[in-house]
Amino acid sequence: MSFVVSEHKRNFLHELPKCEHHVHLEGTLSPELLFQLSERNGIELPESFPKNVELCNERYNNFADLQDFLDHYYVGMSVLINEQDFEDLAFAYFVKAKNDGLHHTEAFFDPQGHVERGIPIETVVNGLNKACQRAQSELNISTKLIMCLLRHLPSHDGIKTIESAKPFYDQGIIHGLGLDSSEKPFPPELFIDCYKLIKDNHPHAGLTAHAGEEADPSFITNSLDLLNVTRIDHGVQSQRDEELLKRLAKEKTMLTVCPLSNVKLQVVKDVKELPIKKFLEFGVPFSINSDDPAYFGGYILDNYLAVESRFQLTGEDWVTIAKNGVDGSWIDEERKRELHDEIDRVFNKYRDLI
Ligand code: ES4
Ligand code: ZN
Repeated sequence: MSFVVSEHKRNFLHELPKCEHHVHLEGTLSPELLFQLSERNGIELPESFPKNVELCNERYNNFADLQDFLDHYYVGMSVLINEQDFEDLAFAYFVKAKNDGLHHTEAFFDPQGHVERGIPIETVVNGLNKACQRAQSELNISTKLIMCLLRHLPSHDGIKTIESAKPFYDQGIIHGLGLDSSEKPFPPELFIDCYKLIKDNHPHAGLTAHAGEEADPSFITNSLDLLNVTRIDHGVQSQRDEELLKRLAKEKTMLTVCPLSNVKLQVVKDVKELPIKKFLEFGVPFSINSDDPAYFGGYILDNYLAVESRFQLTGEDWVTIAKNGVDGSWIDEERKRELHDEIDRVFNKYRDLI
């Protein structure tokens, strides 16, 4: 198997209009910005935390599993204090992703990870929203914010969080609800009330949940049946259940796959083990995403290239992937058409070269 991507294919994948649906804004905190903010805000990191950028990067190459990563990630985000910090964090991601050919992003954030440290949700959301406004005006990137509930916290804390976020949903500043953090001990059924509350109060909110990253396919089925989500974050364990794959294809439920994350958190040993071809064969829509790019060794284009290097997909396959990402986005028909047209334009430019 050759892992080399030709220059034309690389340029094609770079220019191909990309949508990202699975990126945790706190997971875009680079070691450089982390140390800068810890100094700016006078935050002392614990003794066990890597002391410099190089040691961070070494630590990031050795996560044992999801929990080992999360233990580090929640400490990392403790340097985020002021509205400006949240704006700087998100805008730095938008700039990097723009350079990768990103056109649209639906990005997660974890308010409970900040509120429990005494940072008001208003500080978090206003800072992130400022970055989103600038992404549109300065970079021509469309954005949506998705608030995630931490599944290791009790459901009543999730309810409180949803209530405190009401003005932001009402104003269209937060668009969706997700569910993240440690998966296996905290199945989707624990959060039925939270998803019902959102649906009752904000019927137009988009619903998604992490499921089938480490846990078995029943977490995916139960997220669909009990939480009424319309897409699934990760979802790679669906490959173990053919009936579920058929259902995902039939119902056009998009999986937000994160190849480099799955390698770094030891879900798979190599990207080549991911069921990319199986998803394409079954017609399961999926997008390709970076998850926590500052921690997992790559932004969105690196994830596209990792997939191409292992699977040598055709230009037509890539058009399918890119268009499925557009169709699975929570955007209006006009924006979808615009992105489809741009995908066709880039494919036509490269079709005889790739
Ligand atoms: C996460 Cl990779 C992953 N899985 C679950 N929760 C998360 N939060 C941030 N990254
Ligand atoms: Zn994630």
